[in-house]
Amino acid sequence: MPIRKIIHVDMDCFYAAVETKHRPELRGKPVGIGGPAQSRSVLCTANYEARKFKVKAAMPTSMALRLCPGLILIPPHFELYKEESRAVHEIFSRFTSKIEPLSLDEAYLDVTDCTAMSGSATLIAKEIRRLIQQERHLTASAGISINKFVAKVASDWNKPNGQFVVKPEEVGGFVKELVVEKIFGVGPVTAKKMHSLGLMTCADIQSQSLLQMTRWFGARGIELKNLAQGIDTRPVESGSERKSLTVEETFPVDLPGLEQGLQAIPALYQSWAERMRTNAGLGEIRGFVVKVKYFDFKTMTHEMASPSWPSIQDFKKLLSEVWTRRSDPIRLIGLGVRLGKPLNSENLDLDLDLNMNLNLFARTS
Ligand code: TTP
Ligand code: MG
Repeated sequence: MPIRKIIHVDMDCFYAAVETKHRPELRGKPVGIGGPAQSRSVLCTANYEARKFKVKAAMPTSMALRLCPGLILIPPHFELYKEESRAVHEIFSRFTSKIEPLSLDEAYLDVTDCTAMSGSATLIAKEIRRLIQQERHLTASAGISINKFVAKVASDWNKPNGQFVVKPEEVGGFVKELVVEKIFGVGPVTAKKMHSLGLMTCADIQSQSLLQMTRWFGARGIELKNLAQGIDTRPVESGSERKSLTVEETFPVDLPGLEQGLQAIPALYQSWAERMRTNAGLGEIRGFVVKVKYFDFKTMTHEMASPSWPSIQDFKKLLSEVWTRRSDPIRLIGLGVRLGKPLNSENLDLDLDLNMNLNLFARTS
């Protein structure tokens, strides 16, 4: 396979930037997007002026106002964000058709075969950012490298309004320094397990044998070791045939009862919600599912058809139902969703819902 050229583009403080663009009097002032403090809502995002006060996405509005009393609070206008997202997507499409949207404000582009800007991914990213600024009066940051994982991490390096290139020969050194939380698919559950095993950075994983990694993480150990070495072969996909997205956890000691099983759900849910957000081209939700593997390795699953984003409570209910069918020590719990037809770029509502639901989750946790 030739060396790929992957760009990850991420708009800067997206919702806040769109709002300030329409209201120039807000420029230079701290702005947060979200509902009022009395409604116990949380912020969708905040601009960089507000971030100086440690105000950030998913923070309760009341806390944000305590940190930054001058914070200007604006309710979200999703139609505006969708419109900008489409326009930015159209700019991407002038360079390549291999575009994988991750959410309204983020996408991967595969520009390996692109001939614009003499085929330089660095210059293509620069040009895309210039066009976004010129045509939409918004800024974006970009990461450029040989795969999705490294490009995504790199897009945060010179944020806001900057870009960062990790050349092929620099990939190994770049990933070494990263904390394990940066690895694609590593949510709080896996990160906690890694920490307990003394794995704090990708370098720590690099120094483990493949055998050790598979002992600790099963088949997933291979993928984790690869990523920790900067190896990521996932293609940039404009649509996905993914049929489900689930996460699972094998417990160090079997859980003796339903109560302990129910207690394990929130952390799994958070990990799953993260995977939903970081996965591209997701289909529509068709239903949700819980899987239980018992001490004797026998597995039972239970699922419910539903088009909407499941809650922690939904998964708890399914687990309780599995438990009524078989009440034995639990070795593993998995949870997730069944997915249907893929979204296309004109239908980004789900991504929007994902963000909103993450906020809901943040509120209830
Ligand atoms: P992000 O790209 O994570 O954040 P951002 O664009 O606001 O800021 P950054 O400059 O760091 O990229 O998310 C994009 C949009 O998604 C964000 O503007 C609002 C929305 N969002 C939520 O609604 N809830 C959340 O918890 C997060 C993280 C984002
Ligand atoms: Mg962003």
